[in-house]
Amino acid sequence: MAIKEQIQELKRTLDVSIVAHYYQKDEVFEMADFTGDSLQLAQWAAKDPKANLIFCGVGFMGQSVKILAPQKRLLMPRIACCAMARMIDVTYYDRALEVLKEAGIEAHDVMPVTYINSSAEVKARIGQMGGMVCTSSNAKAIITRALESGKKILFVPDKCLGQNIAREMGLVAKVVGKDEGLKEADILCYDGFCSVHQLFEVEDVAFYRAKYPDIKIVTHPECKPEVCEASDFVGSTAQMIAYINALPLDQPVAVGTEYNLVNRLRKEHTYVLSSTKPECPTMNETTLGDLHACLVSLKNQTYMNEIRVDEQTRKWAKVALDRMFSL
Ligand code: CIZ
Ligand code: SF4
Repeated sequence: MAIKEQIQELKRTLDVSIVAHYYQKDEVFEMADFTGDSLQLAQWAAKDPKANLIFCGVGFMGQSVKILAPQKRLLMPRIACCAMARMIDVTYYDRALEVLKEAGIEAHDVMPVTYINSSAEVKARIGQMGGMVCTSSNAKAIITRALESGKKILFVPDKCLGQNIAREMGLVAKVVGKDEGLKEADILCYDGFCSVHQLFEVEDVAFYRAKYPDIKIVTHPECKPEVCEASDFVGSTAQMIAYINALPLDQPVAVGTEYNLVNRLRKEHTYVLSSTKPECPTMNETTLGDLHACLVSLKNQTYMNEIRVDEQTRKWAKVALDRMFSL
């Protein structure tokens, strides 16, 4: 039996659902019961009645499901860690607070907000400090709410998302440990970034505009601020998909986000906004073979790569996530 059929067969006999992130390889993506961005996947999985879940994505996304649905057995074919999420842990977070203190900004003067791309431990720390989680689709609303505290926002770990939201809202963003004048900032950005979305340059925008004068440039807010500023549309994965699907079929579009997603959009008149293939290395680690091995481990009760989050961490990380959901 071919591996895809073996996977389908195992799925039929086990009490399990498979979910896959938009950035997964096509062959893995096709095996999933549900696909989406990290928030859609976590919300769907938390409601799914199956006792077991196999999550094809990166570590922080699997952890988010475990935080929301602790009763579920959660396995990942690969525990690949998002390079951006890995740029911050609790120690680095505390170091950023020290840099702020040296600049005359005390911890109680900031309201922390973490992009969903962070570990359960970082989310928990931020939950304990009164802060909350956001995604790229609700970052503006969350920051608006967080500013009601009258405090500066400490935004981790993606500086580009922080800078892009600040620009959209007419606020001042500064990068902690890099920029001068931190006291003037509304949003203090941690110095993290996504190396995949950093690939897109204003030169790429200029190249496509010169080649196709009526092209629409569509980018994710993890891209550099100057690239987003030069775009026709900036949005989360789900927002970009909706925007592109609403365009006339002959409208050329160049998209600045992960390759697997762009490649799955409409095929005609659609371009990747860079000469280098923007593949997320960690998302692309998961193979059909890994997915198969994961199902076999569920069948044999050896439970490969089971995701666990200790109860104290889970409790506080959930507080930070629930503050986002309450909006
Ligand atoms: O929410 C998602 O799906 C994210 C954060 C995508 C990404 O770039 O990691
Ligand atoms: Fe992380 Fe970037 Fe990959 Fe998303 S595309 S999972 S932010 S490294």
